[in-house]
Amino acid sequence: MSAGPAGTTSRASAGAPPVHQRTLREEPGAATQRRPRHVPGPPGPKYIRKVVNMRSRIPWLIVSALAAGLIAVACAGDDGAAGPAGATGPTGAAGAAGAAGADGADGGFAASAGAKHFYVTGVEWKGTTSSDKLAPPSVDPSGLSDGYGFNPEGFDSGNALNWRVASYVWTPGSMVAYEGDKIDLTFFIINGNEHTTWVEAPDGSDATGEVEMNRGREYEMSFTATEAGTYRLICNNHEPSMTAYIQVLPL
Ligand SMILES: [Cu+2]
Repeated sequence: MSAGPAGTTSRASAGAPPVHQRTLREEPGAATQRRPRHVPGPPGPKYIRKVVNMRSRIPWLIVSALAAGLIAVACAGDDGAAGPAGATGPTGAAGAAGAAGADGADGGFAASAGAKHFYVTGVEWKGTTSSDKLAPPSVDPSGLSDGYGFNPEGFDSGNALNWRVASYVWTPGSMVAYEGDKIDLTFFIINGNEHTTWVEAPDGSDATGEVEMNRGREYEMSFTATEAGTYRLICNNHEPSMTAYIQVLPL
């Protein structure tokens, strides 16, 4: 590498690290504050089943079928080269037929009913701005859903122009299970003093009874997803927007 401009030394010749070389900044004792890296244990039977079904089986069948097809093409018999005058070369052997894909007809994979445990938290999102930046909405959001909140200008003694909106939600808002799964729900309420909650089955019937949930408490609910479709987790106080969905897939 050539030398740098007069008065400077090229980094390479000086042995200095490249500009973007990352250095680890360690403070004394910092290492002890780091969260240890998660070391996964051996996969359980259920995990293995899913991996075999979802990751291994279908891709490998596709790869196998493609490979067999390529071999078939590669091995397909070309007519032998013409032999010496008066002779004809042998005909190449026919290539093997490609293997049929198993269990791939419907694009699905084997599944079976089991148990699912979801942790669900009740929270309230809030957002504030001021009317010199954005005019308040012309329609009061609190009239659109019992889960929406709206504080017009004047609610904030620190800034008379501030206005605020809010929305109660479940998080996660969408969950997935299989038909026949026993579903256990553990709730924790962060915001809102009262949420009267139940689960509605796809046919509109009640999958659970009502539970009044209060801030700072944990609650349990269980039911069996006997039918495929969408189960709705509904808060009666904040309908319709404070709803979560459990999509139950058919076996
Ligand atoms: Cu609620």
